[in-house]
Amino acid sequence: MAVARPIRMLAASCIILVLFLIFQMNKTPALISKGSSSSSSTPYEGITSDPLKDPTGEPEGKLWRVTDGDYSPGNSKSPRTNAALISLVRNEELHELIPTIRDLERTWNSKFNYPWIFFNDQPFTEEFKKLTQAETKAKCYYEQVPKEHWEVPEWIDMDLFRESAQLLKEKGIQYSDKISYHQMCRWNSGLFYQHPALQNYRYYWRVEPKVKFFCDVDYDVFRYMEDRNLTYGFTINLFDAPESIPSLWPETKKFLAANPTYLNKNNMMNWLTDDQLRPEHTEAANGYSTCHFWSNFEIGDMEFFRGEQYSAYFEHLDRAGGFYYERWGDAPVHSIGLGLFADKNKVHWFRDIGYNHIPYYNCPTSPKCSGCTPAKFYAGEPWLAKEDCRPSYFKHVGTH
Ligand SMILES: Nc1nc2c(ncn2[C@@H]2O[C@H](COP(=O)(O)OP(=O)(O)O)[C@@H](O)[C@H]2O)c(=O)[nH]1
Ligand SMILES: [Mg+2]
Repeated sequence: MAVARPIRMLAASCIILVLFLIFQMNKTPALISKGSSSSSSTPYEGITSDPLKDPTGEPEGKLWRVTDGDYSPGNSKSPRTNAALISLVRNEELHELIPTIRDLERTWNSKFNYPWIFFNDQPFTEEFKKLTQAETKAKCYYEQVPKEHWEVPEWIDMDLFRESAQLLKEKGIQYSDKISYHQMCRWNSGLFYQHPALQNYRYYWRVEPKVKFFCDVDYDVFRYMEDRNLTYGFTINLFDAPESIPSLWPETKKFLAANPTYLNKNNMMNWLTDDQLRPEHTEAANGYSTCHFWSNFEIGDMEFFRGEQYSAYFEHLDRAGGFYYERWGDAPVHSIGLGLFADKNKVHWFRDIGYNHIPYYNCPTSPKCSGCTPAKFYAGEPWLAKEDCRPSYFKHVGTH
C-alpha cells in the first residue's frame, strides 16, 4: 500500500531530526560553549572562544632567564628563590614518575635547577632514590610524612567512616572506600606545608606521577611568582563530583559566619557559587559550583596556606570530619580557601605551561610546545567536555 505523501515527508523529517540529534550528542562539543543548563535556554554569558586557540607567548613584564644569572645547581648566589618541586608519591609509582621528572627537567628545570623534594608515608627505597636523582642535576631530598600528619585523627569514628564510604561507593565515588586516598587528600589539603622539610621554603610546584609537560618554559617560574607577589598558579579548572562534598560548602558557610573578616575584599565568590554553567551541580553541592583548580598541578605560596585565614579554615574542616565521612578532595578545599581568602588578582593561569593529567589538558598554541593538540581540553569520551569549568572562571575572575 502506498504511503500518503505527507506521511512520507513526516517520516523523512523525523529521520533527519533523529540523525541530527545523534550527531549533536556525539560531536565533540565546543570547549567554550553554552551552559549545560537544562533549566535555562539562554546562552551562557561569558567568553565565547577558548583562549588557548589564540597564540600564547610568555607572560608580560620582567622575566628571569638563565642569562640573568648563574643558575647552576648548588650555587647559593643564584637568582633562584626559596622554592622546590614537591611530589607525594609511592615507591610503586617510581616508573610512572620518571617520565614526568624527565618532562619537567627537559622543558624547565634543567635550566633553573630547583631542588626536588619527594614525600611518602613509607620510607623510600634505595632504587627510588637512585633512579630519581639520576634524572636531574638538582638536589633531591626524600622525606617521610610524620605519622601524626598521616594517621586518621582520633576524633574520626571508624565505624561511621566505613558506613559512609560504602554509601559513597554505591554512588560511584571513586576511591571512597580507600582510606589512603582520604589520608592523601587531607595531607594535601592542610598538612603538606607544615612538613619540617618545607619550613624554609616559600613556593612549591606540585608534581604527580604520570603527568606530562609539553612546552619549553624559558623563565624562572618561581621568580615570576615572587616578583608579582602571586599567591597561586594553575593550569586547569574543573567541576567536581558533588556527591563527594555535600557538606563542604555548608561547613564553609558556618566558618565564614563565625569569621566574616577573613573574606578577601577581592575574593572569587562569584566563581565559587556560579549557578549558571551547571546549575544541577551547584544545587547538589548545596551552593558551591564545585569548580576548582585541578590541584595535581599547582604552583603556590605556602605563606598563604600557613596564614591565619587558611589555617583556621582547614582546622575547621578537619574537625567537621568530611575528609573521612565524605571524600573531600584537596582541590576543592584549596580552591574554596583561595576563592575566599586570596586576592583574585594574585591567582595566575599558567596558560603557557602545556600540561596533562589524564584525561585533561592545558595545551597552548605556541611554537614552544609539542606533543599535545593546541586547545584540546580532554582525551576520551565526549562527555568529559562538560567537566570544563574554565568558562565560569574566565567569566568571573578573568584569563590572567
Ligand atoms: N606516598 C603515598 N602517596 C600517595 C598515596 N595515595 C596517593 N598518593 C599520591 O598522591 C597523588 C594523588 O594520587 P592519585 O592516585 O594520582 O590520585 P588521582 O590523581 O586523584 O587519581 C599522587 O602523587 C600519588 O602518588 C599514598 O597512600 N601514599
Ligand atoms: Mg593523579
